[in-house]
Amino acid sequence: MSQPIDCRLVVLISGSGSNLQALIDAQAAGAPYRIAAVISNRADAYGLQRAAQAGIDTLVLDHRDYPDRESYDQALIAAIDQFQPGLVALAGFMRILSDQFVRHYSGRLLNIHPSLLPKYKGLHTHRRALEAGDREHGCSVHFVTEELDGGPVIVQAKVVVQPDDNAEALAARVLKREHFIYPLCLRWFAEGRLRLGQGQVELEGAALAGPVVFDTEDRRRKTDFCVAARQIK
Ligand code: NHR
Ligand code: GAR
Repeated sequence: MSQPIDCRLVVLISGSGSNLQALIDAQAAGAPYRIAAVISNRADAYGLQRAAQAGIDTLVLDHRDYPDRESYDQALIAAIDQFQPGLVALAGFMRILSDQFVRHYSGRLLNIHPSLLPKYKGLHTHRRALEAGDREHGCSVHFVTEELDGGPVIVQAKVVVQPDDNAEALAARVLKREHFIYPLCLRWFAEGRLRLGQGQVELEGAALAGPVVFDTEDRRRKTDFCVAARQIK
C-alpha cells in the first residue's frame, strides 16, 4: 500500500485563482493536503482574496522588483521554502521558471495547462486550437520539468469544440474540467500513489503508458479514478 506523504502545499498564481478555489474546496471536503500558502507575482490577483477568505497565508513577490529571472526565482524559492512544502502547484502562474527552480522542486512541482499536451505548449491555447480547426480540446496536469509544458502528463480531460465556439466560451468549458482534474491529481500525490519516476509518471507503483484521459462525455466521480487509471496500463 502507498503511504500518505507530507502534503503541505504551496500554490503559485497570477490571476483569478479559480483552480486555487477548486483546491481550497477539495481540502475543505477532506482532501489529504493542506494549502500552507498562496504566492502571486501580481498584487492584484483575485486569487489572493480567495486565499485570504479561506484563512490561508498569502504573499506577493513581484517579478518586476528583480533584475532577472534567476534572482526572481531565487527569491521565490526562499519564499516557498519557508513553508516547507511537500508539493508546489502552479495554478495559472504566468511566469516561466528557470531550470534551477524546476530542479529544486523536481518531482514535487505540478502544473495545470489548458490544452491536450503535447499540443499547444505555451500561451493562447484556446485560440490556437480553434484556429487549427480541432474537434476536441482540453486540459492537462503534468509534472514540471525544464522543458516548458513538456514534463510527463498525468491526467487529461477532453472537451468537444462546438461549431460556433469562441476562445472565451471554450476556455470556460475547459476551466470546468481543470477544476475536476487538478484536485484529483493533488489527492493522488498526497496519498502517495502518484510520483515522478525516471522521466515518467508512476501511479500505484506502475509506470503509466500515457496520461489518464477523461473523455468528453466522462462524468466519472473521484471514487472511480483508479478504474480509469488501470484501463490504460
Ligand atoms: N516553467 C518551466 N520551467 N516548465 C514549465 O513546464 C512551466 C514553467 C512555468 C510555468 C505554466 C505554463 C502554462 O501552463 C508553466 C510551466 C507562462 C508562460 C509564459 O510564456 C508559458 C507557459 C506557462 C506559463 N510566460 C511569459 C514569461 O515571459 C509571461 C507571460 C505573462 O506575464 O503574461 O514568463 O502555460
Ligand atoms: C487556467 O486555465 C490555467 O490552466 C491557465 O490559466 C488559467 C488560470 O485560471 N494557465 C496558463 O495558461 C498558464 N500559462 P485561474 O486563475 O482561474 O485558475
